[in-house]
Amino acid sequence: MSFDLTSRRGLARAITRVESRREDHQKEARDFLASVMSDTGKSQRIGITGVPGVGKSTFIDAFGSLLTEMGHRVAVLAVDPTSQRSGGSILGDKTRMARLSVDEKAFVRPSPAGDTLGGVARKTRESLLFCEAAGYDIILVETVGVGQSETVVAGMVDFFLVLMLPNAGDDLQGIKKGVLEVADMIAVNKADIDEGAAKRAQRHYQNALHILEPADENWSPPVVTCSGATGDGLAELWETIQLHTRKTSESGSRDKRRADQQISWMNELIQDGLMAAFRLHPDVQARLAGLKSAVGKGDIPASVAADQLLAIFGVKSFD
Ligand SMILES: Nc1nc2c(ncn2[C@@H]2O[C@H](COP(=O)(O)OP(=O)(O)OP(=O)(O)O)[C@@H](O)[C@H]2O)c(=O)[nH]1
Ligand SMILES: [Mg+2]
Repeated sequence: MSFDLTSRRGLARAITRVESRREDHQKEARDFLASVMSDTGKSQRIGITGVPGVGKSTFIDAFGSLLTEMGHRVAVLAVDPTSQRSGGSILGDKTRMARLSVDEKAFVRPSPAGDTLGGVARKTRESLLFCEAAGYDIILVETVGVGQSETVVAGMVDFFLVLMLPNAGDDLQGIKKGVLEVADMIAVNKADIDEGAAKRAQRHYQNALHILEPADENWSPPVVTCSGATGDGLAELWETIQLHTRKTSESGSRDKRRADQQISWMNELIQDGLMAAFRLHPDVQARLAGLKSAVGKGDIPASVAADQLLAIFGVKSFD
């Protein structure tokens, strides 16, 4: 099975295979992915997060259009474990990305329907590689930041952008600390509403970031202001991302980040595969419920039950 990635339709069909719940479809998608791997890895992968209503869709429409005007080809993917394919939010997104969704040089794909975050993330990672193989040189991955989704998206991109609201600067407690730790840049969005408030928020976040140890010693995450609605600040924001690309390429940390991401992904897939095989093992299934209940009641130590189940699965205990 192969797909014509030179057309948006072919790319969309390949991604539909990735997103399918059927195992034979997923296998087809993986085999095809393996055959195009040499065409992947050449894009800039940018993650974008922010609370609902911060203006992500509006920002991506304006920012993506700026990039396609410069001659880039832009793909937009999303990680939203709560999304339902038939839900209204996707229709809403298409209208909020009015320019980009009809742009010949752009490809906009809503989040795969939510089951687990891990499942959605796997599909988005594979889709990202297909977009690269199809020649998109900038991939924007949006996430709404439910649960651990920011960390997951930060773990699949070269640059992670956090959008903030101008009025939220007074209340740093409201911000998940984890998101600041993975941010490569903070942009205070909607600066057009109140420039003074946006500048105050900017200082606030600059102070907050000063306290944190930067994840990359060659990069201190800057805090900028912008407006997706007016387009103000977007060209400068792009300049800053390019500066990050140059610096991290020269220092080698970009390649290292990607290598680490691929290895963690592999480990995650191995863990998922092992857990699935364990749960499906007929002898494990026969004993699991009984042992769980005995452990719950305190009749058997957890360690003994785990050893028994692992032995049934074929894993020898170490003593
Ligand atoms: N004044 C102003 N309004 C904006 C800006 N960006 C977005 N908005 C408005 O804010 C609202 C939310 O914008 P969206 O782009 O849908 O925000 P979002 O982050 O994608 O929201 P979710 O998809 O619900 O997570 C809309 O009414 C936009 O018109 C901006 O830069 N300035
Ligand atoms: Mg949106």
